[in-house]
Amino acid sequence: MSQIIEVKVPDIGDYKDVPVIEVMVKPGDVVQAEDALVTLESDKATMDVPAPAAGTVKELRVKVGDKVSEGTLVLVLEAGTAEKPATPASQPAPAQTPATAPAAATSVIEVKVPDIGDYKDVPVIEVMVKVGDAVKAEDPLVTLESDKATMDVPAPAAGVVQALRVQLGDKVSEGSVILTLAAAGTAVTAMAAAAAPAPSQASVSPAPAAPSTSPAPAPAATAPAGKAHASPSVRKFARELGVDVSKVAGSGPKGRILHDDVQRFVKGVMAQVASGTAPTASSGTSLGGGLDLLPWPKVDFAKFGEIEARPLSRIKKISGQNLSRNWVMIPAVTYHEDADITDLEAFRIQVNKENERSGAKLTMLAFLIKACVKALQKFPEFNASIDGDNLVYKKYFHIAFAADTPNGLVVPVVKNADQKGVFEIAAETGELAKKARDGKLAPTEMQGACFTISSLGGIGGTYFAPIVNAPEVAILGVNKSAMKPVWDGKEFVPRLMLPLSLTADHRVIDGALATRFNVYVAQLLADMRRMML
Ligand code: CAO
Repeated sequence: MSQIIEVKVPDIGDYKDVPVIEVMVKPGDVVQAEDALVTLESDKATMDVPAPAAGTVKELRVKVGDKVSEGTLVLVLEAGTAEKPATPASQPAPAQTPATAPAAATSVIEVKVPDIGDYKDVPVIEVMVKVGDAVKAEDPLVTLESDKATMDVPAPAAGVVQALRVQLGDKVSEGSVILTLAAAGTAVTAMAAAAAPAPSQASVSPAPAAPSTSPAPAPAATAPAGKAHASPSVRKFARELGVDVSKVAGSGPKGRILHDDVQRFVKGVMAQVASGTAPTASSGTSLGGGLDLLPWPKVDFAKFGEIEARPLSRIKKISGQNLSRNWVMIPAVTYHEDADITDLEAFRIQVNKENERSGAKLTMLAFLIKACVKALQKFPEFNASIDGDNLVYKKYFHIAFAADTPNGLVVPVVKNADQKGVFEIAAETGELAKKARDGKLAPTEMQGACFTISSLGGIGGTYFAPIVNAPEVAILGVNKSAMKPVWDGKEFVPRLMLPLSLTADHRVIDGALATRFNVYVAQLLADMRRMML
């Protein structure tokens, strides 16, 4: 027995001419009672118009952007034609499971921790499923947290969790069995085809070798497609957080999105942002660091003149994500100082002349590295990293330096710079910079830095604001030295001045400390005898 129902906008208080911001159904869709049909948004609230009964949508009478008031006809519903999904109540059907999914042969899969780089004994910090849960391909099963990144192990296929083999706090490595999954053969194919890329095994997609400090594997993204069923309050919550609710996996009945699902989604995005491996914005930018909150402006540039599109290099894509994360997440301030390097440069030139035959050459960068090590020893907060509620002080002194290469910026690291002399450091930075330009740096040569120097001195510039390379807390930018008139108390004298730009994470380093550090580095460069004090 079917009955035609005209679904109208119910009593929505004093609101009139409220815009329709989302239409969740189309003619032919089968809906259950209380399913959200359209969403309206006033200046004060977001509200769903729910289905008054189960049935099939016959005609839509509104579209996105239409303005409606109480009594406006939203759609025509043929009630009584909807069939209850044949899923037991204890196992809600995943949102993407087609009602007509053919009965499938099942196979049991042991889901194991995939290749997670060099990490071993990584703790399980979250278990998102329990025995009996139905999962879709790519659904996160457990979350692992190394000292560098948080990563999800996703379901390799759609299926039902049969047995859990790990619990919170367990330490796992590549190959550890996480759970067994009864995968539905036919459904696997259908689901895997819908997910891109479809993994054949459980996989934490490893991030390509990062140029700076993010060698961590990429966490799996949780971004299912399909209709989003969520209550107005959940939609409002998602909207307040800037989350596109259609990207959130619903864990409620019939795949309904719950408050917790939105929270889990945000957590996932934050983890991706923190590890620098967030997916690129759907709207086309890969420099957005995965902060997919605002759509990237989409412009048809060809309309305005001739263009040529070239793919971003791998290095640019990865460093772009790291830079975006660091720019957004670190409350950083840049402090400037001039160092009088007149005597140091004269000394450098003289020593280089003396060593012309041997070919050993001192660079300004080598002196800068030595001066920074000394300053890090004097101000240990600069040699620290934030780790949750702790500040981790490092007792070693590994200094990174930005190297410009044809493919983009890479950041090799001089390890134990406190134990090396300036000749050794100059030779090592030369070798590392060459390797960087040739694309031959090993990942280990870009890891473990405590502090970074970005020297543009060979190019020019006066001052700039470098971006802190997380999890470091400060970076020193250097530009080209220039002769400047300096007042010595009696007269102006020409001095070679080196512009320093120190950016520091204000959560760890306040302005007074940053300025003391800068002044100290400048004093060391002005008179290297101070290095011995
Ligand atoms: N002031 C004046 N001259 C300087 C100088 C300074 N601060 N720093 C270097 N120079 C001079 C050098 O003395 C050298 O001249 P000589 O050959 O006569 O001695 C010349 O400039 C070239 O130096 P260089 O930059 O090639 O070598 P370096 O050891 O100083 O630096 C490296 C090496 C790898 C840091 C550099 O090549 C590089 O890639 N710099 C770019 C870093 C960068 O892109 N930073 C921005 C990151 S944020 O986007």
